[in-house]
Amino acid sequence: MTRVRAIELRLVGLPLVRPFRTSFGEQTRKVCVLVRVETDGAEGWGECVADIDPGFSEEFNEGAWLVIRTFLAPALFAVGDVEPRDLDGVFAGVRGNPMAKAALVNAFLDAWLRERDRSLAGFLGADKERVACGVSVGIAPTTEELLDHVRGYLEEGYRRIKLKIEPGTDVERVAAVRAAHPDILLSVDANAAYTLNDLHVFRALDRFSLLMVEQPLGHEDLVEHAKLQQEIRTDVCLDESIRSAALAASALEIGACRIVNVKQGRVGGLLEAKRVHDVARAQGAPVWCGGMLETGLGRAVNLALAALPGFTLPGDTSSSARYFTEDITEPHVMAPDGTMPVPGGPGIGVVPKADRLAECTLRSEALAP
Ligand code: OSB
Ligand code: MG
Repeated sequence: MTRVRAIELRLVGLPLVRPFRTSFGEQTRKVCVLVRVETDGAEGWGECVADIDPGFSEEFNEGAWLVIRTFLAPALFAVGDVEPRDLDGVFAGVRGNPMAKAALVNAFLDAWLRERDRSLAGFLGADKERVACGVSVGIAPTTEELLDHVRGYLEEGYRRIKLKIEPGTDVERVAAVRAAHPDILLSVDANAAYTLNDLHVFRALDRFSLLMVEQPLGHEDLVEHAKLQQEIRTDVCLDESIRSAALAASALEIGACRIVNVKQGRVGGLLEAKRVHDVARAQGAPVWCGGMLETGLGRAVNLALAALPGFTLPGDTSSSARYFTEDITEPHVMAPDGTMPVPGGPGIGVVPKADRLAECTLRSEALAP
């Protein structure tokens, strides 16, 4: 049993190496909430994947902070001694808010594992020591710049290129990248920017042997995704729509997708992410590990998850250098063969560098019982 004695919230900000543009907005800085829990025997870290604004999901940094401070942390303090399997029950009084929950669940798990000298990857049931890495490429100002970015990432060794797309430039950009690189694993991510009226776009994209088209339609449009999947050859992958293992099961059952992007933060943390993996595996659907431009703390968690047996496609688990000039942990570095080591030490296997953390901190608050 483990008891949480104190919790610290911290808002951090780091510049991105290049602006990241998607169909729902542009980011030049990573700003997120970090959670540190203290137990009797250890401390653990969790990173909240919410962003400054509620563009990707309803959650956002200031909201997550408030939900953790007002509801989740008090519930965890009140329950006293707990095991990881109890956490769903502890947080059951708070509906939704998976990103806020995930940050606390993951911080607790990190401390709990460190007390037992166990690694996260081992705890989850990982069967790999290295994982294959892909990279998510933001929408560039011009096709020439996009081709430059893609060429650079391929030279570094990335094993799958994912292009962010938006209405207007989609088919032309994909055609240009495919013409330059006929044989690479190539996918696209629309971040919910289309409707079924855009069927002609997806029919056109069908010509480019894409590995998948990620979240083409709205986040609540499961039935519409099933209709789209029936009309196109390319596999549909869902991201925003999958907020729990139950939704993953429903989506797969009705044919709304054939592939699932697992983001632990979007589904409420590592324990639920493992259940999404298990559901997809039972139905024979491949999964891969998505990302939310995490710092080295969140990336360590993603790497452990990506090492589970059902993760058969390269994830958005890129090198620290793809995001930041200086990460808040020791950098995660991809080898030239396009693989990255899964952290093996106790807990999530990494801790923040104290000086870098201090530099990046915008605000912090201590919470106690
Ligand atoms: O849709 O997968 C997405 C980043 C922020 C929000 C949503 C998404 C992304 C990415 C980048 O695609 C993944 C990463 O490299 O972390
Ligand atoms: Mg996505």
